[in-house]
Amino acid sequence: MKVDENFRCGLVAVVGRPNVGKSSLINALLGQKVTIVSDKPQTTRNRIRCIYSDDSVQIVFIDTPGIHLPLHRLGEFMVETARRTLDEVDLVCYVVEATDRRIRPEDERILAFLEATKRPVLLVVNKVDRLKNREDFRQAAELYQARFRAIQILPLSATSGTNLPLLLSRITEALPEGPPLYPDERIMDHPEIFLAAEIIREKILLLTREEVPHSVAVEVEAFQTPEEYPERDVAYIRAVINVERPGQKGIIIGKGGAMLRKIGTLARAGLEEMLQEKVFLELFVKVREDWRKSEKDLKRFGYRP
Ligand SMILES: Nc1nc2c(ncn2[C@@H]2O[C@H](COP(=O)(O)OP(=O)(O)OP(=O)(O)O)[C@@H](O)[C@H]2O)c(=O)[nH]1
Ligand SMILES: [Mg+2]
Repeated sequence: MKVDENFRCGLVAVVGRPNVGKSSLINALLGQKVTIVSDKPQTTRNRIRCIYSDDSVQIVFIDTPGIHLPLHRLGEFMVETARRTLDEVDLVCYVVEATDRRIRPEDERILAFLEATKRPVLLVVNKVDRLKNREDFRQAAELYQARFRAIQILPLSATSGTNLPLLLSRITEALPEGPPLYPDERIMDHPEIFLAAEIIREKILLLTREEVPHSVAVEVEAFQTPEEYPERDVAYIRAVINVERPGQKGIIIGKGGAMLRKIGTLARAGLEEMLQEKVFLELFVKVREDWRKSEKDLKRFGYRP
């Protein structure tokens, strides 16, 4: 990578309450899937560095769990993870929704965190595609503007692509000059095996309801690609879907195994897209009672501060 002396590089935390589109925004900016998305709140559970590079800038986005009012140890870990990220970055992208007409308790928490860290904040008013009149985003913007000073306010749509290039240039302007932190082909800090487990979890979020999506933790036990294991002609992935209750196990398996087959089909397609090769996927379902409350299980699944 040629690096000129005006090259900029920095860390950008993407924060907001659950489901506002933080992960969607990062995937859209990078032009590929690095972090999972779903219509269920509390999809993202870890902080994930997602790296955008071009000739003049490297932006290290940090996707964070949605800040909410936690009900169990996993939730506390998630909120703590997001809060701590604020202290490590050059800039914060605070994502809210264009349809917001009041400040919710979750956003009150975020506003308090932002005030405490004193980092520059860029307010992203996402989902403008949902407004009949796009100018109505100003109502949401004013609501938050009354509470803190943003260095910029940008209406945006992660799914329609509105204002994505503008956001990239606004972020670039706000970052310090300096050399890149990562080689330019690098797109995330976690290994592929992490994204593989996340992709399987994403399909379960898509296909299940209520408590089930939140009660799932996926562990990849084997991840063997033909490059590393020449005896294999396709990638071999074996994963365990952990749930909290026997009833949830029944739901994940489904009638005659129908649900597990559906999950497997979608997950395999997602994994093949990620790896760009054929995948043989084996899934197992296990009950681990109340794992979301167990410090030991949280550690085991990689949810540790
Ligand atoms: N209409 C519309 N929907 C969007 C937009 N951006 C994201 N979404 C949808 O909003 C939902 C949540 O998206 P995510 O990217 O998972 O949200 P998140 O903020 O990362 O959520 P957590 O990880 O749970 O904190 C998904 O159904 C997305 O498809 C947008 O610009 N317009
Ligand atoms: Mg997310």
